[in-house]
Amino acid sequence: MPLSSHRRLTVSAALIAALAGALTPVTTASAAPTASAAPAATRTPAPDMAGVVAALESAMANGAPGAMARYSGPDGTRARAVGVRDRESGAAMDTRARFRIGSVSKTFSSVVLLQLVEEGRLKLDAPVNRYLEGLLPDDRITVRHLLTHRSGLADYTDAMFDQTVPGFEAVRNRVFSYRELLDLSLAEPRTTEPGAAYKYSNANFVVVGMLIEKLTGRPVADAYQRRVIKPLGLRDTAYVHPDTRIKGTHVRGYLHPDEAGAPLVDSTEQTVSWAQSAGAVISNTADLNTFTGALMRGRLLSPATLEAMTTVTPTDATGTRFYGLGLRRYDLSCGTQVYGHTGTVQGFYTYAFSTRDGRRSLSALANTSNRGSANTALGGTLEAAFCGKKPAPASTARSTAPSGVSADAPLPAERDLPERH
Ligand code: REX
Repeated sequence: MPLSSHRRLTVSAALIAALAGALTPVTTASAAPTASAAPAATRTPAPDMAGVVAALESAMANGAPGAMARYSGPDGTRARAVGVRDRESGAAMDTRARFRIGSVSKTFSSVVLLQLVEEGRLKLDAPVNRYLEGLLPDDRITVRHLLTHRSGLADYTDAMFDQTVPGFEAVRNRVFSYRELLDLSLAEPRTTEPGAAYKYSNANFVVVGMLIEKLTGRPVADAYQRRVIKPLGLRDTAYVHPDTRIKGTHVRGYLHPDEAGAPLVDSTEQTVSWAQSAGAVISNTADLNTFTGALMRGRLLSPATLEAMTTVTPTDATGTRFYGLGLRRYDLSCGTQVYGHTGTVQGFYTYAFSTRDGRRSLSALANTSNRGSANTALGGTLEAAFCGKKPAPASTARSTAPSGVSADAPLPAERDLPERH
């Protein structure tokens, strides 16, 4: 990548972070692109698979009927499962089974859009309205603002799912057009000035889907298929909309109602039309590891584009959570940085992350949702897989955990984390 554009990225990332008003000494240092690009070259601890299982069991203790994780690294693949994938039949969780990956779909959408950028079909810093004339009420909203959740477009799902089960049942079989979803967002006030702050919104990736369809002249499903699924040979991955079923061996999803003690709702079948290019991909743990690993190894994007994608700013004040272009970065207690995404659709919590060199990947699934503690527990698989066995208590004082972050206490999962806006 030419130095000048690298500099531009560095400056713009710092500028955006400064505009977000979220700078602390810790986050400034961590947000630097050089930090994001540098793989932890030396120590690669063996995955602590007993720790992975303990995290899966903790997800179950917190209300998930089942959970599973798959680790892929230079020394091979290890998969673990606990509990059931189907409460009615009692079928055990199966590490090959398919499930709804929710917002991990955003990384698929981002890859497709960034490939179109590489082909000169659109520019990251151009206004969205250049390509979709008159679509957005503010010409200052750029393509990059969508991919970084800095457009200020309100997240229509907050109101939609304010009441969890009634909200879900109202849309379970509905088919929305992109325009209808965007209108739900535009009916609400914008949350920030364009570019001013990170504010997670599904509306951003609805517009990304609209851009993909406008520029390719084809449904987004074709773009995922041609540009990601086929080249990587992801045989258990598909964009499914509006069909409500999950084909083949799959996990059934169970949604927790808001009311304590109310029975779980089987939420497996749904159109996911409320999410589409923000969340309607189905996959399994093997394909997700192939996807995040291949992405990080540069099989889908050029080095310069990958550098832009992994250039991050903080999403909160923890100093450990960041967002790039349709991609999260989590900084783990051992200092290892992992890139990927989390996902939540009714009945399914997903994590899919890889190290920056793409050599180690972990994906995990719990078949429940609306139960933050289960999601947080599932996130413990990342620490166990990428950081290995925790040192004995006597040596934890020398832990490399970022200041203020305990290596033992898992951070709350994304949806439950108070993000700084
Ligand atoms: C919608 C509500 C969650 C789910 C959502 N999902 O925005 C997107 C996603 C596609 O995956 N985002 C996550 C429901 C956060 C991510 O990026 O990791 N919650 C549930 C409620 C709450 O209904 N009242 O938990 O199933």
